This record gives sequence, C-alpha cells and structure tokens, in this order.
Amino acid sequence: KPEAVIFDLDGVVTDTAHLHFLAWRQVAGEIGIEIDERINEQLKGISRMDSLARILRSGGAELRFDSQAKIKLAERKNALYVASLQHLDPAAILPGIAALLEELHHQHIRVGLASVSLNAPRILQALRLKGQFDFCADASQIEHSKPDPEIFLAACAGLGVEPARCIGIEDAQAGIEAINASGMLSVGVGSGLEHADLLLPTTAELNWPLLQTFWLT
Ligand code: B16
Ligand code: MG
Repeated sequence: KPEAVIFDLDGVVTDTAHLHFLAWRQVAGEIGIEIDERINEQLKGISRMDSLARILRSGGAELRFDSQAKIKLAERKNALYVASLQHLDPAAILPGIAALLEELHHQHIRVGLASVSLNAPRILQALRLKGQFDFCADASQIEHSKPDPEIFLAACAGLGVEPARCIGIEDAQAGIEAINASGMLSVGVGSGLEHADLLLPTTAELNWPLLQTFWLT
C-alpha cells in the first residue's frame, strides 16, 4: 500500500479552473488584453503572480505595469474570484472524490493536499472537506509554482512520509511534472497529459482498487 495519496485541488477535487478564468478574463479585459480558454490551460497549477505575468506577456504588456500595479491587478482578480466562490458547496466536489477520500481513511492511508492556491483552505471549507485531509501544504510558504516539486514535497514532509511511498493526483501538465520531480508516482486526470504514470479520463474513474493495482504493478 502507498503511505499517502496527495491531491491537487483545482481540477481534481473541484473544478475551480473556470472561475479562475472568468476572473482573469475580466481583469485582463479592463487593461485591454483579450484572453481565451486556451491560455487557461497554461495557468493551471501556476501561482497568482505567475499567472498574471503570463497574461501580461500574452498581451505584450509586461512592461506597462510596475510591481505595485501588478499587485493591484492580482488583488482585483482575487476579489472577483473569491466572490465567485460564494456559491461553492459539496455538490461541486468532482465525481469519485468523496468516495475515494473515505476509502483511503478506511485503508489508513494518509491524505494530503498540494494546491498552490492561497484560497485552498476557504475552498475545502466550502466543500466541507477540511476534515478529510490529514495535511494541507501551505501555499503561502511555497516559493516556486508547479512544475517545481516544492508543494508536493511540503505535503510529504507535513504528512511525515517519503515521496517514494506516495501517489500524487493532478489534472495539469505542470502538476504532473511536479509530482514526477518529487519522486512520487503520478496519476493524471484528463486528456492531453504527458508523462503521467497512470492516466485516467476523469475523476469518476478514480477509486481505491484501481490505485492499489496501480501501486502494485
Ligand atoms: P490563488 P491548484 C492553482 O490551484 C490553480 O490551478 C491556478 O490556476 C491558480 O492560479 C493557483 O492555484 C493560485 O490560486 O489565486 O487562489 O492563490 O491547481 O494548485 O490547486
Ligand atoms: Mg489542478
């Protein structure tokens, strides 16, 4: 058995990616930059300030704003995003996740969260999932976004487990790279992901017997 399973939040536990996109689109629009869903793929697992940098770059506007102005833009995006989280409730937990979390506890396998979102505690609270995680890595203590393994290593350290004894689950390419670099086994959820040790189309296919087989093979 693995000692722990470490989950990404956005795209694995719940789908907040679209809400991130709507907030960024609004802020980008206000400074004359148009973004579409394609850029959203590149923002998954990327921190707030790094996301802003990519958006500004996509609009050729990286030199238009000093660091104060960039912080203001990021704050504006976050205010819009947090407002959109208002309606989040347990119905927004992705298929298969609640049952998997319960089964992992039943199996005495530790459960961790590796989200670079500073809003992660608030989101888990809204989903009523706080008690299901033995340790949540603190995004405010992380210096490097995924694909750097830092957030996954912090989750392992907090759980007191060796990365080599853990499975990580991700929906973003940057996240898969982060898991692989940490020395954990990677499970990718979604299409178009590369280098995942196990790839599933959606979270609905995730369950303990499948993870157990994957671990043993
Ligand atoms: P915040 P994850 C990430 O969450 C999102 O995928 C990414 O799009 C977002 O920019 C990042 O959190 C930071 O979020 O602005 O709320 O701090 O995939 O690591 O769970
Ligand atoms: Mg994600």
